[in-house]
Amino acid sequence: MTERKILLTGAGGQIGQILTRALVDKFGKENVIATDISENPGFENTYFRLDVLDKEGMQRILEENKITDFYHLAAVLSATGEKNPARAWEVNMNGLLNVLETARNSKVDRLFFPSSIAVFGEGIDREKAGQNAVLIPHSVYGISKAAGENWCCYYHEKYGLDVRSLRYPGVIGYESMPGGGTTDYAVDIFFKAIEEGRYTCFLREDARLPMIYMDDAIRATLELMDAPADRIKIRTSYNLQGMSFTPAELFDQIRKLQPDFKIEYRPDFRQKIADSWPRRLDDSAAREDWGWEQKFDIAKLTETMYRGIKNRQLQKS
Ligand code: AKB
Repeated sequence: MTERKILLTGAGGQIGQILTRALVDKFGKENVIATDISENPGFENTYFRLDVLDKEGMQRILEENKITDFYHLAAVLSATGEKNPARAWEVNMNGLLNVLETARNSKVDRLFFPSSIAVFGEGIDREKAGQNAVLIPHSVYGISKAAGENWCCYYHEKYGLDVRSLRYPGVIGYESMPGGGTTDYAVDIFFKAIEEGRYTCFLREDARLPMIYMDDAIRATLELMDAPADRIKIRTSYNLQGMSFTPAELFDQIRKLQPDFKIEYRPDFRQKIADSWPRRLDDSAAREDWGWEQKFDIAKLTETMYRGIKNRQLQKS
C-alpha cells in the first residue's frame, strides 16, 4: 500500500475531532492534516485554517501535501440550516463542489462525503427507510445532502473519482460536542442529567430516530474507506443504522443510573424536522457490500456516555 496522506475539512466538528484522532492513530500524526474554519482547537498534527469556499486555498493544501485520502466533513447541520437556508446551501453545496473539483484535479485516491438521514422525507417507509427510497427532504440540510450524494455519484461515473459516503444517523459521543443538529438532544441530555439533574427536551417524548454511538460511526467510516473499491457498489451513499430510540426510552435508560433524573418535553421547530425523518434505516446493503455491523445498543451507549462524562468530570476536579 502506498503511503497515505490524509486531509480533513471540518476537523473541529463533533465527528471531525474524533475522526482526526483515529486517523492520527492509524496513519501517524505526520500524515494527517486537519482543517477547519476556526482557529486550531488543539490538534497536535498539522492544522490549517480553511474555509471550504476557498477553492484555491484547498487546492494548494492538497497539492503541497500530496494528499491521497480526503475526508470532507464541513457542513451546516439541520437546525442551524433552517435559520439561514441560503448560507447552509452555499457552504454545503459550493463547499462540496470545491472538494470534488480539487480532489479530481489533484487525483486523490479516495474521498469521503458524509450524508445523513436528513436526505429522507416524503414518501418513504418511515419504519425502515430503504437504501433506494425516494429522496424528498424537508430541510435545506437534507436537500443539500441529497444533491451532494448525486454529485458524488456523478464524479465517480464521469471522472472515476473514488468517492465513498455514509448516511449517518444522529451521532452520539461525549468527547466532542455536536452543534446545530436535530439529534443533538441525545448528547445534551447526558450532560444536563449529570450537571443539573434535569433536562428540557426540544423533541417530543415519542420522537423515534436512528442514532449511532461515536465509536461505531468512526469504525464504519474507516471500514468503508478501507474496503476494496470493487466492494463499493453504491456511489451515492450507504444507509447506516446503529440503533433507534425515543427521548422517553433514553430517559428511562439514564434513570437506571440516576433514579432522581427529571425530564420535561417542550418540542420546538426541530420536532418538525424530526417528523420528516425515518425512525429506522435498512442498512443491509452496507452489511452485504463491505461487512458493516454495529456494536453499540441503547444500553451500552447509555452506560458508556454516563460513565465517560462522570470520569472526565472527576479528572477535572
Ligand atoms: C442533524 O441532526 O442535523 C445531524 C444529522 C442527523 O445529520 N446530526
